[in-house]
Amino acid sequence: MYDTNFLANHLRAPSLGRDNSTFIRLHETDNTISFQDFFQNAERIASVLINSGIQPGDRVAVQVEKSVSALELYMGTVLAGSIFLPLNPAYTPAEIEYFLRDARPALFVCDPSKLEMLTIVAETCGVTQVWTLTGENTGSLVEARNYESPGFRGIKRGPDDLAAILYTSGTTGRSKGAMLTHRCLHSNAEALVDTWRFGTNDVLIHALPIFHTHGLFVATNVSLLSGSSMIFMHKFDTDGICQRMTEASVLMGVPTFFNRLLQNQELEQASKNMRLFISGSAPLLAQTHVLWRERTGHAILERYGMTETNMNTSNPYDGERRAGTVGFPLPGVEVIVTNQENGQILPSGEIGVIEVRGPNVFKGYWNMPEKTAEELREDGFFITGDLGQIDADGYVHIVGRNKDLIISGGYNIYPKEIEVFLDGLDGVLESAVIGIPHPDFGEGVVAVIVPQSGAKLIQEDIMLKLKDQIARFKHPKRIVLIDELPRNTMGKVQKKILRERFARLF
Ligand code: MCA
Ligand code: AMP
Repeated sequence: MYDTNFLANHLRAPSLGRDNSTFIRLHETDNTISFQDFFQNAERIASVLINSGIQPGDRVAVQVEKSVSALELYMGTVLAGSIFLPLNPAYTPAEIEYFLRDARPALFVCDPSKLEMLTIVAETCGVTQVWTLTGENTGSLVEARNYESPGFRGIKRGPDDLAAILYTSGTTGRSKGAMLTHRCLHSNAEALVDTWRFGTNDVLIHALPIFHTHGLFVATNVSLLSGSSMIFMHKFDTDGICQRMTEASVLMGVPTFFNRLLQNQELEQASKNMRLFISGSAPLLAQTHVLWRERTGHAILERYGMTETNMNTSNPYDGERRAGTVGFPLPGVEVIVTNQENGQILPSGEIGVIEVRGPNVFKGYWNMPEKTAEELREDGFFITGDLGQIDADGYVHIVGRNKDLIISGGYNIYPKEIEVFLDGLDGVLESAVIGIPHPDFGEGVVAVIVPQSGAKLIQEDIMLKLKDQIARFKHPKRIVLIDELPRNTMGKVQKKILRERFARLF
């Protein structure tokens, strides 16, 4: 169908001949979108992009609310031979400026409510084309799409060409664009369809955001590659999920989804016909696994992935889904645990840094050759920064992180970014941002601040200052003021001591 476009061709093939079958059912309206509707709209969008002068390899940056049109834009961008670059709608214009300046997209699509402000930002970054798209599938992009006819056959792209760049925060506070090829995305979807036994009869509840690997690639590419369908929810909603479970077979979520669903009285009844529950993006507490099994009879299948690698491991479909582990390497993926100091492979049972190699692994960081060389070895192994071990039965365990990272409700937050901002505020001597166990989000952000001598810091003022600069989900849920940060003999802040001291803040 799209013979020369590697990824689009693979994702289209399974639904050929089933053109009028439902691909997406919208939770809110019950409207349906067939495979044909979806791909024809993607073809039209590809024509819009080509008519706007997009060249193969150009970046298309997108900061929009979740909608079917946004997914069609993803597929249209791939068909146009360009590179999809999705951005969290929660990002402030100040944050967007960084991404536009770094990625230099040829075109930027945003919500019309932010058009005025973001056009100024785009112009300062040299981005001349700004289109709009709303969560209700309206906007200038959709208007232009409606003028186009379907039938676009796809620009030639091979397995090594880039399909997407997804930004992932960096320990230095500077986000890095992970370059993902057509092969990375296709090979991973293929491994997951096989491992999780996806088939045409499956119906996935899609309640995740679509600007991250989980909701965009894992959920959507797996559905397309298996020719299955999705119930598409604008945002996570426990009642809505329980209501829809009776017509669905699979739910993919972050641990917060499962913790919140456990509080719903309808869960037992609703989950009766479900085939599979998959958790990832953050550690699932063994306690959640056990409670879920008691309530629903299902063992949640936990898997492990990263923006740079897509999915690496999964608990088995058949066989024991072991709580507290992330299972076995996926087909075609190699996982090793190495000594942090010398990079030597460690024997089973010993804790070290998890490294990953396979067709799923990214090509490097956009415009950051040194960072790429630091994290991607010449032999193809990617150093994840996660600490773990592989037990005698081959199950991979993640026991911690070698990187200063907080994962809150499945979103990654790098403390450095918040610390740099806080340290720049009047009256702040220094700060340390830490993640503390949180009953809903897994980890909650806490800012520990040392005021300058004599300064009177008011927490509300600090929160207000964060508002325009940093996305809301990264804001500290608590700010505590202390006289001095604990340091080791080398002068390094001992966050472990702070985490212990404030362990029961939530
Ligand atoms: C929302 N808020 C949060 C978070 N989400 N605060 C901290 N952490 C969060 N994750 C804040 C908002 O800023 C807002 O703050 C308030 O909570 C309510 O916002 P709302 O949007 O209504 O929240 P929600 O709908 O309850 O969202 C919680 C959520 C959502 C459903 C857990 O965060 C979510 O969908 N998370 C999934 C993230 C995901 O897909 N991650 C995959 C990354 P205020 O009231 O102050 O304004 S991909 C990945 O990690 C790898 C590759 C992998 O392995 O998958
Ligand atoms: P991201 O940078 O958003 O792609 O997040 C990737 C990180 O999420 C990994 O490096 C892990 O630290 C974490 N992660 C993903 N899945 C799991 C899991 N099942 N258990 C523990 N951590 C996970």
